[in-house]
Amino acid sequence: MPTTSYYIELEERYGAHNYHPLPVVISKASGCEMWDVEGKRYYDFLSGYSAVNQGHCHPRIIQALKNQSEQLTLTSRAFYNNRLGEYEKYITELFGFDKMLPMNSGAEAVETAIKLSRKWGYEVKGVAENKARIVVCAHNFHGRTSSIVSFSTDPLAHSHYGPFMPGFEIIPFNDLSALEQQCKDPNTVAFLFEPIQGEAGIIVPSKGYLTGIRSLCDQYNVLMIADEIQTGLSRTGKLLCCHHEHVQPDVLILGKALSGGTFPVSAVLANDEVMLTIQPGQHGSTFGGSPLASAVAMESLKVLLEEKMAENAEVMGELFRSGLRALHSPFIKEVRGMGLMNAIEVNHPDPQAAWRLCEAFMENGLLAKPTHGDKIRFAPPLVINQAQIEEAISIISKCLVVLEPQEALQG
Ligand code: IF1
Repeated sequence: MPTTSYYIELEERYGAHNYHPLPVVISKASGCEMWDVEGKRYYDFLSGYSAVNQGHCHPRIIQALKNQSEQLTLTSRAFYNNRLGEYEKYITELFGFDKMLPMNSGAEAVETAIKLSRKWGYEVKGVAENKARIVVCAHNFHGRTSSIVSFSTDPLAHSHYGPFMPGFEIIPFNDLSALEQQCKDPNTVAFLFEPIQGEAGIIVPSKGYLTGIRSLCDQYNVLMIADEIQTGLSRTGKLLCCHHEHVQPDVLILGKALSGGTFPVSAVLANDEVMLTIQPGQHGSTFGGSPLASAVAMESLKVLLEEKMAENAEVMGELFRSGLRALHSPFIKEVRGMGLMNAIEVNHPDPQAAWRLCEAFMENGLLAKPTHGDKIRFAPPLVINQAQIEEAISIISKCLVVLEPQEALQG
């Protein structure tokens, strides 16, 4: 049986080096658990970056995938199919919008939202051609396309990828007065934001921030575009993160867990005033809205609701954060998050401390990964139970010892 190093060496030799994975080779997963090629079991505390909210290989989602894949996988949008319309009806009624535009990756859905808001700006708000401005936040993450990295503030994400797409203004996250300043410009068509900044290290805004965005966008006729690709679909303890403040954005972007982690399915939802600015031939994609994607997405949404995963995320997340805080570890500067979208900020002089901690987690059967150096994101599938949370906390507690000064360990 090939070993871990065999698979790692294959990727080293034949694969692009655009990631630096932990040295573990996963071959099987179910629920919150993954197994490597040596048969070792791990708790998954990354969930495919929140694409596996429903748990790995959820039986109902896999069954929907199997059934549809034996019937019809793709017609292209040149023809109708018997799955897309029912899916569009289901998802628009679930989230309260007139229409949905189906795409594939999250970045494609973000690009779609950018195009929609510009078109709406020119054809409805009356902004002069090519003058549309979209406001975004510092430390944002909305994907990896050339346009999207044009407004990234992370040099790792944008350096040497110029020339950049113009028309974006960057303001601090969680700053309503900065947003108001931008909204006063009549050329501002939209504010694109993450309700909680994921990649930046699970940055939770002040209470009332979402409500404040909603009222400023109403006041200045600016589209509120919520990128809920990571925060959505029950991850933060509500079906949408915007629901914590009972706020309805003008444009909602979904992805990741929309397919339960099977393959890329994303969606943009909006009302007719925005959505119908795109007419036939003005946007599309080969696989967007395929019968396969429609069948899998509908089942993925139903599983979230029928298995009450948001409610579980709320309760298990609270248990997880309070359990970590109760460790009173000098190496944990802060524990933060909502629902099962959490992170710790590591308190240690060694810049490699978070990585070393994640290696120790891996040795002890828990997989998590640092983000931006000193933060570790903890995002298990939303099916996790109390016993598994408690075991994870004891693993984390046990591993913190690797951050003790070396002499203390020898002493
Ligand atoms: C990578 C981050 C997480 C996203 C939000 C759009 C997208 C993402 C809020 C684009 C994707 C993924 C991409 C993946 C790592 C992961 C990630 F670290 F990059 F930022 F989760 F935090 N909006 N996030 O989080 O969706 O096109 O990937 O389907 O690129 O390394 P995508």
